[in-house]
Amino acid sequence: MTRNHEAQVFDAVVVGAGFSGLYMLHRLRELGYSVRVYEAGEDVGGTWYWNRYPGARCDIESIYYNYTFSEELRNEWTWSSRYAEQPEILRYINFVADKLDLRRDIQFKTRITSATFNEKNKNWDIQTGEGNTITAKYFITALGCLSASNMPNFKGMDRFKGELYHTGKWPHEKVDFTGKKVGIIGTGSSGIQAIPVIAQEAEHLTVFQRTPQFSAPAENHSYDPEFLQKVKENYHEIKQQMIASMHGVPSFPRDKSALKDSPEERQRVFEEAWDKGGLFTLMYTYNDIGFVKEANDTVAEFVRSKIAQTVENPEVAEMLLPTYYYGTKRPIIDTNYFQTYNRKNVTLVDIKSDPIDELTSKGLRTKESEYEFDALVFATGFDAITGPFFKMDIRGKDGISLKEKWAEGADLKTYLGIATAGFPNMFMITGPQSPSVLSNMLVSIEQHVEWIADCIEYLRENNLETIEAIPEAEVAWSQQCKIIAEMSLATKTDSWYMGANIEGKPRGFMAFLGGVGLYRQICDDVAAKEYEGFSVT
Ligand code: N01
Repeated sequence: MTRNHEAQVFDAVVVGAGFSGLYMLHRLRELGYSVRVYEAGEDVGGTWYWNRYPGARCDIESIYYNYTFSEELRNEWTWSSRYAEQPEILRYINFVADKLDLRRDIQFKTRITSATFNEKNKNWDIQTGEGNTITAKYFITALGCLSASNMPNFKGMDRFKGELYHTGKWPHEKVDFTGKKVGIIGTGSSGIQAIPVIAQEAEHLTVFQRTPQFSAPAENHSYDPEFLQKVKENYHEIKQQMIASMHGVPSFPRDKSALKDSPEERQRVFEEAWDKGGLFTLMYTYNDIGFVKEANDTVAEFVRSKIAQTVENPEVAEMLLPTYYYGTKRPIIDTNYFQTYNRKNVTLVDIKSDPIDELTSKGLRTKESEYEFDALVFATGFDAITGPFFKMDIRGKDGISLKEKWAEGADLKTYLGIATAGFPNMFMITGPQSPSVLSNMLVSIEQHVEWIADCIEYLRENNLETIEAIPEAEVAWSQQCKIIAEMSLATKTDSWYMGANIEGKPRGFMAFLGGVGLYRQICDDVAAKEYEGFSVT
């Protein structure tokens, strides 16, 4: 294919300049392909470019939440603390973009609005918001799983005259809440990170909670240089553990049922995990917490008891007690979240019993009360996983629309979460039905990018023009994803994993729950069998 930027013809177009798009660009460029990345934002960073809300930080430990493909990058970067804050992660991404000279192949402030497979020349015709058309052999989505913000559609949304924010689209300049009355809607990971920080600044903070959440202490702390040195020296072994693991971090669930320990011993085990902090620490105390109701009840009860002990007002504590299965929504780790409800300037409103009716010019009205605010923060999450795809009109063979294929009641179907039948030469990095959001995203991203680059190389070496998932293979994969998910408790909870947070979205577990280690083996096996399950021409 011609390498001609003026004519806008590329071997590959990548949508998104977050962690996945940047590595895809680097990897393909190193192999000699012409690549153009299109990014709606003004700079690199993806999630970490948009989510600048107070308290935003990663819930995967910094030393594991970075690229591992380059020893040079690893050795030149030093993380400050166990859970890096958003500005530090964004600095890291910028450091990588500079070091690998990535920006010259990225067009910023450009949204891709449509991509259509051209059956005559087997290329993708890709359109930007400005109306420019680009042609590429490969269309690669690096959209992020949590990049389409979910803004509830309350009555009177445009009436509120105060400041209005969504955590996922936070302004670049500091938002100063000093002396202000602030309302926040939503108590997921974003809300739980933002609430303690906003409460320290605002005159008063009112939290509107629909579903109480399990959250455990992050136990964040600065890194000790000696520890970091050891990590650098042993990174090869650490990486091997990460890529063979369940969630992309170098630890594993203990091989014991929660029901095999005495209540006293379980309490000791949970206390130890609680003190240690971390995203998967409580989940990993026993091997059946995610699968057996009675085992799950033991940890859920433990966390509820911690909440009740922490929150001084018993009525408020009661409102904060979660009732779903522990870990069936993304686990949350926090710094002083439950303690924040002991502050005099924080009020909790249960909007399940007293729902929000409408926004007013001065605030909002629930069924029973009216509230006035200077600022209103929506921490209401995302149209996860499939949502970002639906912001574009993607059409494959015979004009088939991806949105129609996935969104209108039909079961979600992909092959390995990388490809979908009817859409030749389209690859999805951390797409639906891959481990993606259940894992350390960096491990999943690197594995997908490398697999896709190898696949493209295979096509070039064998003079092949197209690769496309076979319908039977994607039906089998989707079925397998469903069966594994249904073995767990994850499908018994309304969560964004299930599409339950978006009105009208078809319900179904949208990720592969078998773990990143097993998933990698399956993908490698498919490649070793000359892309079994794909048709190549
Ligand atoms: O979004 P969420 P998030 N009216 O969907 C509520 C990742 N992340 O941005 O639970 C009233 O979890 C909703 O209520 P309910 C992480 O993977 C990671 O917080 O649906 N309330 C819920 O309380 C995470 O899981 C980090 O009943 C409404 C909240 O808003 C994912 O992103 C940090 C509502 C939304 O919670 C999403 O987290 C932040 C409505 N109409 C995020 N609609 C890290 O630490 C929604 N809600 C890396």
